[in-house]
Amino acid sequence: MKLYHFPASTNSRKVRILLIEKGLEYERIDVDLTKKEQKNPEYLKIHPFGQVPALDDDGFIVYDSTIINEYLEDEYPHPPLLPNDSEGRARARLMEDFRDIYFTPHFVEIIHEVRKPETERDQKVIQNAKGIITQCFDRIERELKGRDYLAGTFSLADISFMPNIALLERLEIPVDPKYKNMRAWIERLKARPSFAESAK
Ligand SMILES: N[C@@H](CCC(=O)N[C@@H](CS)C(=O)NCC(=O)O)C(=O)O
Repeated sequence: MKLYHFPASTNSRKVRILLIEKGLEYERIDVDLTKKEQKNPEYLKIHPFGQVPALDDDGFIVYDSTIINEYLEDEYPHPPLLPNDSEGRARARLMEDFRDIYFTPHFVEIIHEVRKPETERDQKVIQNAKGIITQCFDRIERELKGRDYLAGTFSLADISFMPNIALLERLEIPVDPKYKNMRAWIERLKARPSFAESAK
C-alpha cells in the first residue's frame, strides 16, 4: 500500500492514524505542498483535484481522507472502527462530516494566515475562524454527553478530529474548562499511541 501524503497536512494525518490503528504496513510518498507538487501532471493522474492524501492499494487508487478511511475499514475490518449498529454508524459519519465541512476549513484559514509574515496577517480572519472553531466545541460537548467517544466506541469519527486536536495548542485555541466532556475526550485521544506516532 502506498500513501501519497504531506507530513503536516491534517487530512494526511487522519489516514496515517487509521493505518497505525489497524497495524497496516504502508509506504509513504511525500507530495510537497510547499512546492505545489500536488499539481504536477503525474500526480493529477492519481488525484484528479491535486490534493493529498491519496492511497494506492495494490493498484486501486482512492482519494479523499474520509473515503480512504471508509475504504480501509471495509477492506481491513479488524480492529473495527465503526460501531456495529446502524445508528452508531450514522452517528460516526455525521460527526466526521461535521469535522470535514464545518470544523476543518477554519483551521485551514488560520494556517493560511499564520504562514504569512506577521505584519501581513489578517487578524480579523484569524479571530473570526477561532470564534467559529470555538462554537463547534458546543456540539462536540453535547455529542459526548454520557459517551467516551463520539459514536460510543472509538471510531473513524474520533480519528478524524485527532489532527485538529493537535493543532488547537499550536494555534493557541484554548478549550474552556466548561467543556468537561470534550477535555476528557481530548486527553483520551492524545493518550493513544497513534496520536504521537502519526505526527512523525
Ligand atoms: N476532502 C479532502 C480535502 C483534502 C485537502 O484539503 N488536502 C489539503 C491538505 S490537508 C491539500 O492537498 N491542499 C493543497 C491543495 O488543495 O492544493 C480530504 O479529506 O482528503
